[in-house]
Amino acid sequence: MLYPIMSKSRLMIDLSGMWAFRKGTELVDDEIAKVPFREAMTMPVPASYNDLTEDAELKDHYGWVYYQKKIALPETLTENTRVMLRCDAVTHRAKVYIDGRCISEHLGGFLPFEAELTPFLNGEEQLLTIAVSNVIDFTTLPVGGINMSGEDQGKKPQKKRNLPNFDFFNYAGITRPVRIYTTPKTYIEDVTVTADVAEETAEYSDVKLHVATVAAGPEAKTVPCHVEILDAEGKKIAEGDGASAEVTLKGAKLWQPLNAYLYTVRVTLGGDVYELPYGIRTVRVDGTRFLINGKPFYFKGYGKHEDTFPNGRGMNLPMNVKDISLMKWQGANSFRCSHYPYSEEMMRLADAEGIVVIDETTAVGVNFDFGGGANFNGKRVNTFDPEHGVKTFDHHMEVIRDLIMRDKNHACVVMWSIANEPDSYKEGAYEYFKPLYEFARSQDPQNRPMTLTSVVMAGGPDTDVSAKLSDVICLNRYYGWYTNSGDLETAEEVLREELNEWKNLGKPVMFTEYGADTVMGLHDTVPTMYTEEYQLAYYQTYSRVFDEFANIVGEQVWNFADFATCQSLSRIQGNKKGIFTRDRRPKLAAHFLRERWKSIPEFGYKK
Ligand code: BDP
Repeated sequence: MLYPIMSKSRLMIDLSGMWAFRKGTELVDDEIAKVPFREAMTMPVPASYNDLTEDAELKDHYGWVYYQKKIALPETLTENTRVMLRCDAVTHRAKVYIDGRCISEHLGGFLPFEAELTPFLNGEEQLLTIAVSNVIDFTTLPVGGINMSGEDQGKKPQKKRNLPNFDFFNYAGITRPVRIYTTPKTYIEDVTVTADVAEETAEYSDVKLHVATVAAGPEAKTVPCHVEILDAEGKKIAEGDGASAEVTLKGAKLWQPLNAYLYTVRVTLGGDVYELPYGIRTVRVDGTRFLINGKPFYFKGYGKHEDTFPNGRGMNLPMNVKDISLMKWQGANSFRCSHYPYSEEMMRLADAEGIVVIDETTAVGVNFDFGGGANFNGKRVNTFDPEHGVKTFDHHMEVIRDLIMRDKNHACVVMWSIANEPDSYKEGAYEYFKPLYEFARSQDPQNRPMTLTSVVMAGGPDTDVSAKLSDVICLNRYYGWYTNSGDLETAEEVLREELNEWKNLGKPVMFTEYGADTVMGLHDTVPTMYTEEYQLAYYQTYSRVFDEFANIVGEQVWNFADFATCQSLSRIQGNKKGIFTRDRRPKLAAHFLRERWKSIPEFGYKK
């Protein structure tokens, strides 16, 4: 799905701002959308609603809430205008109404959806209502459990609430922009750009760009399509014709990690014009090396979250800029969109800043081995049990399809992550994941490597299905924290032992998580858990071991910053594994990582 832009042919109206807001119940009530709210609260869009009031009930609400806004479109729009409503992310389920009539429904809280408004517009002021549900269960991604009642365990029945089977607060609401945009009736529905690079290791290379345009609307079959390529200064350097246009660029500048260069692909289809920023680079796996532009790349950086105060998961542009700035200050070159697709604004920023991204689906919690939420009143069930296991497969397919559809043209995206820490060693895991990998591979026009991030319980190459399915082995490991707690000496040995097992697989291995909770300001002369000294010693230990292995192609620390979680004994007002605090002040280890990463080149670190 194309990112909404303004152009000669496209008008865009951003509906960000204050909306009327009402709390609902577990069941959706369509009647609410029929009349303007009375006695409503006011809520900003985009933002998660949970931390914006002092109401504990709203913070931990279970079920639907309603957002409402009056809209009116200028009379100057012509008969030839198609009017679209686009929601970038509504967490997790949405129903959209115009004057009380439901025009669209969507499941999944981190990917965009749109609905055509044209047939419902009447030239007057109209009522737009968006109902939003935060309910997560065994059918949704991310996965949750529902605490229906404690009766089975001899406890008093409890109020229904979400039990996230994942370690981040279940923020909800309209978390990214809602926009109205227009196109002509015959319009550009999609653009896919791929590049044949003649000399991938050079700074400049001859490149053949293939620009495939999907036209839609009444004249889609007959309308002419013209493609222009503009350089970073906006100068036209090449052009071509047709819905499947080949354009040759002489000496094109390649997009490089931390050294971005973006062209603009301008498509004109009849009366519609769309512009797409596009970075040219290659990516592939070769033996145990991860190649970007034909050169062995080393990932330095983070697993992140979209998590700030008090926005929750609400888009926070200033913080996105700050985060990239902090990463660059440290010499980091990459992050993973853990554990859901990030805003399109963040992806565009990463493109522009040369930050390398591992793009992840919302599949977190596909693992009943975690205590958390996915329990059946205490009974253990296999995650992939056909009867009682997760019912996420079809939705997982949809998420993969929509994620790749949204992000396929981004230069920053070098790998897709199909899931975070699933039960990748249990009976049924291979049967669940194999078709998802195959489907993902069939969807990506750039044939990027695929992975999933592996939990320690999945074991080594003999048990973890990732060994068979993934192009890169991504490990999440917490030796010295959840296991060998406080004992970094043993942790170091265990880590080394495990890496010796992966060494023979012949695939690149990288760390997508490793970390230790650290409360800013806690200090000790001897590294003790939760102190800044312990976090520092932890990262020194892991770094030492990583440097012994030629097949390790990267290190992404868990986490960039402290973040909100639901309450538990092991969480002190959230997860404290950040290298930065939630308000982005550096802990001791930030300086160590800075020194280390500044001395590691983007390319050729491992020979
Ligand atoms: C991993 C999860 C991540 C958690 C982290 C932790 O992938 O979401 O936050 O552990 O425990 O299991 O800090």
